Amino acid sequence: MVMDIRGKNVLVLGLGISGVSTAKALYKLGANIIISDLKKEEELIDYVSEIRDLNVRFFLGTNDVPLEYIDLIIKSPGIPLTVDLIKEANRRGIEVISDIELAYRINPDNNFIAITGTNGKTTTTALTGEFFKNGDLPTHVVGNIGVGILWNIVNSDNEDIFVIEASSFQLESTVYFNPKVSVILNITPDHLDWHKDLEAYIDAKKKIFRNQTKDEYTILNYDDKLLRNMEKEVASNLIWFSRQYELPKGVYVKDGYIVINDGNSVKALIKTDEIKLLGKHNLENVLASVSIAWIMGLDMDTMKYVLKTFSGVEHRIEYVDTVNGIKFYNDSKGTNPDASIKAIEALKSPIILIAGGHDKGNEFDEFILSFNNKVKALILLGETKYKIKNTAIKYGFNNIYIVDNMKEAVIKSYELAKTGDNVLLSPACASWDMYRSFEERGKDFKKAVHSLREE
Ligand code: UMA
Repeated sequence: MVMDIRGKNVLVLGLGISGVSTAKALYKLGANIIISDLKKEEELIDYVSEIRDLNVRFFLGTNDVPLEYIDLIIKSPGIPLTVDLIKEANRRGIEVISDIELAYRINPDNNFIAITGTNGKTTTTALTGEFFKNGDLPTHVVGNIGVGILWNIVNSDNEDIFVIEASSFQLESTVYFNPKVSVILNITPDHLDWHKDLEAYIDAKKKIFRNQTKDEYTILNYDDKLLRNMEKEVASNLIWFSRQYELPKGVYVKDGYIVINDGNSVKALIKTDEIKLLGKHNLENVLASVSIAWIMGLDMDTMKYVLKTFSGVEHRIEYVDTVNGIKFYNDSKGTNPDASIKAIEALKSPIILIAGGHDKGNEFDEFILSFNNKVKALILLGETKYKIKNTAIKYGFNNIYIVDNMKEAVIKSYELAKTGDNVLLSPACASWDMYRSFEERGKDFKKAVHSLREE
């Protein structure tokens, strides 16, 4: 069943990356488009200019849209289901779905590979995309990674591969979404200011495999206890990967090699120390990507080549520069404590850590405990600066500096660091208190690092 949307009145709620992609796709599909965003036109100028010619009815500066004539609402991921307009739509029986759900309805016979998890999604999505692109397969890398899916969908062939980074926000508003391959990398508490509780967050993630049957595949991390216990809930072909255990079938590490075990024979793919991505968390991401590529029938030489050359994505433990023997790393994508713990673990030498940001309701105990004598000083900014400071002091860590902005943070870190040290921006928090996105925060950090040289 392919959904026919021609002539329908569709409300695009939120005009950001996904709103623009959705509106352009709806226009091509012949729908009548209504767009609403709380922000005013002046604040949305870049987005509005992309869709000005599409014959759109705009409601900007408000989400107060008359719903009498609306057939369907496509909600941007960042809009909570609890806003008044959505509650009213629910009362009226108007469907509210996310862009990945509409993408599925437009193209149900898809080659969708959907990847979720608390951390590692972006790296795994990017790496998987590199695998297929290097295998000369038509590939689209979309979703939470920063590319709205729908515009790519309406400009693709049925055989194209879609590697989708799926966030809990996007998955929450799916109904029939059924990817060919679903992946959950790990689950730790996150976005607890959004989802009612941890259970609701986990339930949103599980929607990635809820509609799958024996025609599809689910890939899970065997090393994550929460995921290991999900076995009974998976109705598709379940494939495990593991960094720690040898498995009767699946992808795992043995004697320093990544191996693929199809249940009959075991094939060695690559020595783990030949892989360019750093850190044991990245090894898990690699195992997940290899599992996907294996299921999709990609040859091992292509996988090996990509693993030897792919060095990661921007804002994810990204090396920026070395100034006077001090190395600077941008991990602005470290938007929760667990992600930042992984960044701290991945770096070898002493760390001056810059952290703090928007308060999502997370606790920072584990984060502070992960310092393990490796973090020498902590520079804090943003909404959570005192919350993190108090937690650090509770555990006897007192070398703390509070600053007002990124430039000050970088200058302070440079004053404190000695040759051979690392300065790491890994906030353990979202960016939304001071920036529009983690990308903007990471770029601000890099700018401040580069200006150290000039000064
Ligand atoms: N808005 C309203 N009413 C409201 C609330 C918001 O109209 O009540 C409007 C805002 O004014 C804004 C628009 O909705 O203009 C934005 O929607 P959005 O926040 O969903 O932004 P997009 O630009 O569409 O980006 C979204 C994802 N953002 C979020 O989930 C918050 C992007 O993920 C994603 O790359 C993009 O769609 C394409 O799929 C970013 C993210 O931070 C990277 N994700 C979270 C994370 O990784 O932790 C989940």
